[in-house]
Amino acid sequence: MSRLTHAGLTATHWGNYYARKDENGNLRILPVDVDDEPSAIGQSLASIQDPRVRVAKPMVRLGYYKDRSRSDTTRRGKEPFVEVEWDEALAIAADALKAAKENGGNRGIYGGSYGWASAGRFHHAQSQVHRFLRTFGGYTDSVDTYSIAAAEVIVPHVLGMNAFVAGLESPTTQEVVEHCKRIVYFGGASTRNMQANPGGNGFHDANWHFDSIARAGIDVVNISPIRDDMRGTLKARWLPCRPNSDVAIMLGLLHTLIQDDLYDKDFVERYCVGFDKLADYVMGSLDGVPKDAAWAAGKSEIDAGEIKKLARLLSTERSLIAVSFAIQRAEHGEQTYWAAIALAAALGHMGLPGGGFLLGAGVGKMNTMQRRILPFSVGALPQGQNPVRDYIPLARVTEMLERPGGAFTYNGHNLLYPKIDLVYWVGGNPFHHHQDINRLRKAWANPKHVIVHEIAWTTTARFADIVLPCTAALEREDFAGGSLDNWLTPMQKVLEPYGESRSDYDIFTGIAEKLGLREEFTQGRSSDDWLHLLYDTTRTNASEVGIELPDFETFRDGPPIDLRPLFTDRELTIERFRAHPHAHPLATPSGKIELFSQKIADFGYADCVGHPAWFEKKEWLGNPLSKQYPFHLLSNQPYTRLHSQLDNGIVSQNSKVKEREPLRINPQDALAKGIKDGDLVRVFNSRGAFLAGAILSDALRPNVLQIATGAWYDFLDVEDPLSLEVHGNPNAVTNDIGTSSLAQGPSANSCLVDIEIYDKPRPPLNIFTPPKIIAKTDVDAGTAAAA
Ligand SMILES: Nc1nc2c(c(=O)[nH]1)N[C@H]1C(S)=C(S)[C@@H](COP(=O)(O)OP(=O)(O)OC[C@H]3O[C@@H](n4cnc5c(=O)[nH]c(N)nc54)[C@H](O)[C@@H]3O)O[C@H]1N2
Ligand SMILES: Nc1nc2c(c(=O)[nH]1)N[C@H]1C(S)=C(S)[C@@H](COP(=O)(O)OP(=O)(O)OC[C@H]3O[C@@H](n4cnc5c(=O)[nH]c(N)nc54)[C@H](O)[C@@H]3O)O[C@H]1N2
Ligand SMILES: [Mo]
Repeated sequence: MSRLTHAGLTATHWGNYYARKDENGNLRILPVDVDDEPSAIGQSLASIQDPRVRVAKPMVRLGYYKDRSRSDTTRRGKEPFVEVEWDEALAIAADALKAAKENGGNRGIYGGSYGWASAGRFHHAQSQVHRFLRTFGGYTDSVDTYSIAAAEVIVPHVLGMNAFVAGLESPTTQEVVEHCKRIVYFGGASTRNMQANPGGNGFHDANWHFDSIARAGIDVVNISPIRDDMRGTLKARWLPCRPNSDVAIMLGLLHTLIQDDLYDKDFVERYCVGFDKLADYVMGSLDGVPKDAAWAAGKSEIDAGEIKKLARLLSTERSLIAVSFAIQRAEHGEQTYWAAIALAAALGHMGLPGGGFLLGAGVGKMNTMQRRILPFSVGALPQGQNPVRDYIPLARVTEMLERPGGAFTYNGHNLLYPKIDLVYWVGGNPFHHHQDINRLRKAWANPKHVIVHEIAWTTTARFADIVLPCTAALEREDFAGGSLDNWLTPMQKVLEPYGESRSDYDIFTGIAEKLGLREEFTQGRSSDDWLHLLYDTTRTNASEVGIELPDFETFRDGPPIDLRPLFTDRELTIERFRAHPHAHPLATPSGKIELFSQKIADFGYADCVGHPAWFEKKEWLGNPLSKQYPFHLLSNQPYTRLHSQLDNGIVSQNSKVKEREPLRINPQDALAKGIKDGDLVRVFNSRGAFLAGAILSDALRPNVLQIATGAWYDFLDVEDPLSLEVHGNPNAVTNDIGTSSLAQGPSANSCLVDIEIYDKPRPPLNIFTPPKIIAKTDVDAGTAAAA
């Protein structure tokens, strides 16, 4: 039965919307009325079937079509595509998988496939690709996220819990309002980023949270190179630090607390291990360098008097130390979270109402839901076990492709990179998200096969051998129930699939059929069967904790369900630990907060020792490279999109300057460089260069540039290995290095550049025009079009 309604409810990572076609056939998007602060990003959904960007049919790169495993892989991204029928495309993909397996075994298939894809429990792209590849015998996987890889590795050592779980250990807004006197934000708390939440976002209320804090008269300090990632009503005092100097400031604050005897001795003794070792380091008895306020001022360019004053203020009344994800997406990012926890421990307010730490400030719903965590799990597609043991920390992907067999470290393990023969990417866009794309592009030529499922002609799709067109969420039925969302939302099919696109599930079913694995992959179920199963599982899980949900038929045609009133607040782990440290120890080796970790010390890493420490950075304003490249580039999340998704849509397009991604620069710097508001500028370093549209803003401290990620990567000349990127993607210049030997996380925010006016003729954008596509008949006939 077709359930096409032409008007229906959908869920996205940035909110719930109604979508319907108007009399002219245009898609109209309306946020659900329960959403107090709906995100404008939804309006871009009107462009979901934009024919300029959608992939209409299966496509195979010309050289690959002719030569398969023997094709010239350096031609990826440069050759036309051959349009083929589904049956042939599925057979070519199945052959590629078989060839890779025969050549180097399943570990030669890279299926990490990181990316946000779309909301929806069943059509969740990563679950689909992982389930499929496990059915096929496994793949090399990736661990951690671009979001907080460094924190994901360090936080379990320090607090004995997952970093995301630790992010939910912060006090609620209500408790802050009642008990907290002062909040220090490192990296602000951007309401911009609170638009998005993985898996769904039933409604938004970030402004309400911050306005409540503002009304309570709480003193707010924002330590950040950028002033305005902070709600104005908070009237935050801005301390414009150098990027990447946070650890120095935190150590400087600790120094004053120790020197002036202001820290909570009882807390660090009862609840922590290693404060003495950390104190020795801070006071300089280990290396002869006291990390005092003057030292911190030298690193951060925040006045020493300010640092001392802040330390004293923090110690007198209930306080909260908040950190954004962004500050750990940088070289030695592990230290930022470790030092922040150490600072909060020294202040002694952890586990008391309204005090302690807040990890992930201004990210999705991380810090507005803490005590309302769904007490049951929402049904998910079973992925099975991966028979292959190999994995990489996800941001080492280029290095893996560059150095097959090469050694690397990760969290105490000494590992080897597998030799990758086939890359399979579904639901992510590495040619926007990964650092140093010129380097990725070179390494990307090493595997023999690249298969991508995509909705749109992203740069990643253009750099594939086989592109299998996938439906968008509005073109299929599903339901959303995001972690931290606490809503269940039916997702209705509003549009027919674009062109010949199919869901990831149908694509994998087709390939599995060719491989003789159909039954194993599908278990005999249709999409609709799975949908029922996932919902019924959710319903059973809910009923086990006393929450009754409607049956699927009622749910799928109804409004979103707000689950929050159906369950109660929970106690936080950190509160229980504070109240009963022996009965409820933390899951660390000592059972306490580890300000010194013997385990990490024993790893013997030079760039991550046994306690939080300051390490000099390769790229920041505090070293000689800044003479050559005097600007620190911060690449944050976009206000107008989710990463690269819907860059062609109206909300993103309206923000562009001369068709390019806007880049902010301090007016003083702009004056020195002769740059005016709205000018086209070129940002460059030794790794590459990109064009952007300048916006002058005094919300940035001098020598800092800021541009959002996600503009679709557009090469001026794809044959040039260092080609100018013409659209404003910062990963043309960012540095692809691990945070340290410990976590090997991405370090996008450690990047020095220079900037100049671009006064050459404005190059056209090519990325919103499909690549050259040729008919099969032309290839078979060997006509000029295929040459
Ligand atoms: N310089 C710099 N780089 C960064 C960051 C930064 O701050 N600075 N941030 C990093 C962070 S935190 C993140 S999370 C990443 C985000 O990186 P990604 O998650 O890769 O970014 P998205 O744009 O969300 O990519 C999702 C892709 O999936 C496709 N898609 C959507 N739905 C489906 C589906 O159902 N099936 C299939 N097959 N495809 C689908 C979309 O068209 C899109 O191309 O970027 C990282 N990169
Ligand atoms: N609208 C929208 N919302 C999103 C997303 C999106 O794409 N669009 N993406 C989501 C995802 S995947 C993630 S991971 C989160 C990301 O959340 P974050 O990583 O926290 O966000 P960013 O926007 O990169 O940066 C937040 C702030 O940190 C500051 N900052 C950067 N470097 C430093 C530093 O060295 N020191 C200090 N003190 N401050 C610094 C930046 O200037 C910025 O003001 O956002 C989520 N929310
Ligand atoms: Mo992220």
